[in-house]
Amino acid sequence: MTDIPDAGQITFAQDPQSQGNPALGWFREARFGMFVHWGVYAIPAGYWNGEPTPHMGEWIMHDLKIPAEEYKQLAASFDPHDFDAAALVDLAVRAGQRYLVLTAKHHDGFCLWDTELTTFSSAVDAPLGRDIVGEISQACRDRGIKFGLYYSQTQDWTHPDAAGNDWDFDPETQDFESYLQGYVKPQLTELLTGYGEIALIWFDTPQGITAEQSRDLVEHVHMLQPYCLVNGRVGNGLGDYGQTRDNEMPDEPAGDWETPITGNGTWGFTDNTEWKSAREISVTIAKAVSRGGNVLLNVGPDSRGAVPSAQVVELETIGDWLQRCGASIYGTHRGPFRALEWGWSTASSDHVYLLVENWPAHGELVLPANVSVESARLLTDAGGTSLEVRGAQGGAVVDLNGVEADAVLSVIELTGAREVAPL
Ligand code: JFZ
Repeated sequence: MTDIPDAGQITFAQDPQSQGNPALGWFREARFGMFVHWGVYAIPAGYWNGEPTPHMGEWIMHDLKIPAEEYKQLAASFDPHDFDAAALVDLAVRAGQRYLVLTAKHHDGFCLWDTELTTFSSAVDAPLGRDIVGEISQACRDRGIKFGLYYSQTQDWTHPDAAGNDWDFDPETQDFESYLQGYVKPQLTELLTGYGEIALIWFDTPQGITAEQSRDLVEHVHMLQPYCLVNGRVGNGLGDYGQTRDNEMPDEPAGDWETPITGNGTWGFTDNTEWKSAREISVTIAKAVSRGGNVLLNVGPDSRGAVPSAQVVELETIGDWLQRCGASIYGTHRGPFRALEWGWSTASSDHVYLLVENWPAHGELVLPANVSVESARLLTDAGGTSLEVRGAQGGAVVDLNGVEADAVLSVIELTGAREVAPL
């Protein structure tokens, strides 16, 4: 039912020295965020002169080898004048997301802010003439959710000295270091000095960047905002937190990490309508938090800036579930019970939470053999129905007879759960 493979790994490592970083406090608390992939690729939306792109929407320029000068003309059609940053952030809040990460610059080089370094932006070349980074950062501040920025540091298909575009530019004669020093760092300076507190910078596809160059970027970010986190995709094992591949679930990861997941099969908007269900996403959140990680769920607004309504429904359903069951997610950490047949466990300082993916048909939820429990209650209903626990001394059973499973994912809160004897 879920297409997110288990037994993945942390591909982009957390720098072990970062684990004590106090800025990770909010990250561990938040657990669930909104990724926003938005740019001029939302206009072709997966088709170029009627030809479909074989891959994700935001990769259309690369995959169809569209010449940079031709692709850049798209900016002249970028005019989502009804875009409402407050409405987008309100959707994140309703979905129960505690941080938002916006693609300030993706691999195509289009910038969503008023940058001095190129006119290829929502503020200058686009008739829209607006600073989207500014608008969304303000809306996040207004609603009290953390704001971070995605920035493609290695690939920039419209910059002659960056990586990724070998159909317009000759890799042999490129000067990547001059692009890093003369373009990437000045742009990061704009982003980290012009928009208040930036919670994190989300770098991507490090590819051939050297350890020295990755370190230079980390230091640049931290020099400008010491509490701004840097994700593992800065490359060379230097992230403040680790990251899996896209849509992947690591097995038993150490440290702090995040898995970025699509809402359908693409990051940038296309006509793909294969939405992951609220249940599927809540199971992914449960798994990630039970292993100490966060989930960053993508939305790809269309060329008018709207999130497809079918996805809005799923997001609102997740938000309703988190209203009922958020105690098992926000601020919790790895659960004590592993390899459960029926689901996942998380823990706070006071409680253990059982997130029951497979509701037992026989009405009995069997806990691991060496566990005793004082009491159990269902988080699913407003009253928090208490559940009977039998055989508390070793091999406890929570009685679920007559109890209805949650429409999304059932959560049981245990009080006084402890190991009575090592297995
Ligand atoms: C990257 C981007 O290329 C993509 O457009 C999107 O922004 C996504 C969030 O990140 O895609 C990747 C990056 C890393 C892997 C796969 C896709 N990986 O390590 O398998």
